[in-house]
Amino acid sequence: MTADTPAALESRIIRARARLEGFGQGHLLTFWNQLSRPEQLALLQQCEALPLEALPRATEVSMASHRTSTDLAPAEIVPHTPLGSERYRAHGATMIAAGQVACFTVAGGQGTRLGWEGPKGTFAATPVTGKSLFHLFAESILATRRKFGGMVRWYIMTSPLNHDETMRYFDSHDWFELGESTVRLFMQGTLPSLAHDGKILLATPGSIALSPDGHGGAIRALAGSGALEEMRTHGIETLSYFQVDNPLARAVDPLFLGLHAIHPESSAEVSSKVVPKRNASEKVGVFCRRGARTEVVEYSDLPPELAEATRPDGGLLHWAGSIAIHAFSRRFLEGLADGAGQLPLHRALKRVPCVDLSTGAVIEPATPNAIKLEAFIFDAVPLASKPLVYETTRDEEFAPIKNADGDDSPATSRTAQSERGARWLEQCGVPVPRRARDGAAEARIEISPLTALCPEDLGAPASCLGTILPGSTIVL
Ligand code: UD2
Repeated sequence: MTADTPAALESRIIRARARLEGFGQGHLLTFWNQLSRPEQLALLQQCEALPLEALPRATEVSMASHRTSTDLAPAEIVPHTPLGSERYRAHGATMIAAGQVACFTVAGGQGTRLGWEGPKGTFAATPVTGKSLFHLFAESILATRRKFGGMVRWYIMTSPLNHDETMRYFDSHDWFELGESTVRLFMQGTLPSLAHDGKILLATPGSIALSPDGHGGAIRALAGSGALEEMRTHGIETLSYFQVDNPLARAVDPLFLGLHAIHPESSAEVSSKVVPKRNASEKVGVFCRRGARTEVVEYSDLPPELAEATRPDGGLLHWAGSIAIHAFSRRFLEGLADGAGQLPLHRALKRVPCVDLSTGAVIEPATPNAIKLEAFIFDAVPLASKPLVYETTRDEEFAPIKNADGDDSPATSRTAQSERGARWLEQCGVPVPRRARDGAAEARIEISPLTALCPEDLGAPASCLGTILPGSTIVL
């Protein structure tokens, strides 16, 4: 990029100042005269890139969610093992073999709750060999290519906080044999943090307090990075979407893809998997109906009286917990990127270090002082004409790694992965020793996706196993 002439630069500054002032954000240039020229240029660029039109105006900034409402009914769900599943599975297999399916993983989050410094995808997740989440999904994609015969590309969304490190990780692992040209990493955008009066915060006198714009930023990032365009060139029609934090997620599930594509209740735009919530307070969004529309209400937006409401049989009324696995049609995402649907911005109260405008000093707040804004990808669900919601089983598909300890921790996830391996072996006729007390498997079992993507793939390797003794470790 060529440098601006002094006159051109001056007019950029005047335009930026006028725009900021028009939106009540002129304070961002408070320290302009104290900045070096490079610092001024960096701040100018940040200011120009701010999506001021999309931000809540000062008067609208409040923590009350516009979505909170009691006007919700349970969503319609396609039950597990729907009639004709073989036909759907076969159709999904055809889509994969034809190279029409790509994986899409969102991995831009910070992993704060887990306390892991690096990108979450680099976290050692598997129960015996400690493979990372990225390694595990790479094996799953490689195995899918081999089994179904089609190219399955992998798109991974990172954020400015972890992009370079994620890139280095894949590079240093030789792209896990997938081929570098078939894996594309692209960065999501950022949004500024706001004070309660709607003013954008400065992180330093010369920079704005920015944070990743949520996984809903994927739509802009997929379009802006050229990934959607690339998908079209490669004939990719459907994206298999999953979060980086769930090692039980099937990177590509032929049955789900088939349901998405040809089920009579699906417009083949967005489909989603749900499991029954563990309890009313589990931190997963729920699929609900609002009028004629199906939508996901995030756990933080669901009023407690609705989260706890029960049916006559005692089960939760809003039981359909989102496990953040979706199928998206590329065309549908292209339509959203072209402006057919703006995703709303959700607000979260956070502690954000920021500059005191009267002194220029950076304050480290002791309590939450700022509103962070994020878009959620599942807000695309109500924009589809007939979104399909499919119930699956938690034991087979959902054991996320969120917290350092307790529920949804590395320990609970490793146990769930090992238990799934034990069940698959038993389905192939291999007895697994189990504790009388609670039925837990007494062996640690890890099955690589390269060995089996489902129990049916396991026949031959399982038949070579001798007797599994209590306390043993099996890696297949
Ligand atoms: C998410 C869902 C929740 C439920 C649950 C299942 C949201 C807001 N909520 O809860 O309803 O489905 O997962 O496990 O998603 N990420 C980005 N960029 C960002 C923020 C997040 O890529 O700016 C990724 C992140 O790397 C992770 C995923 O999105 O893979 C989920 O993010 P989270 O941990 O903030 O969401 P969580 O667990 O509260």
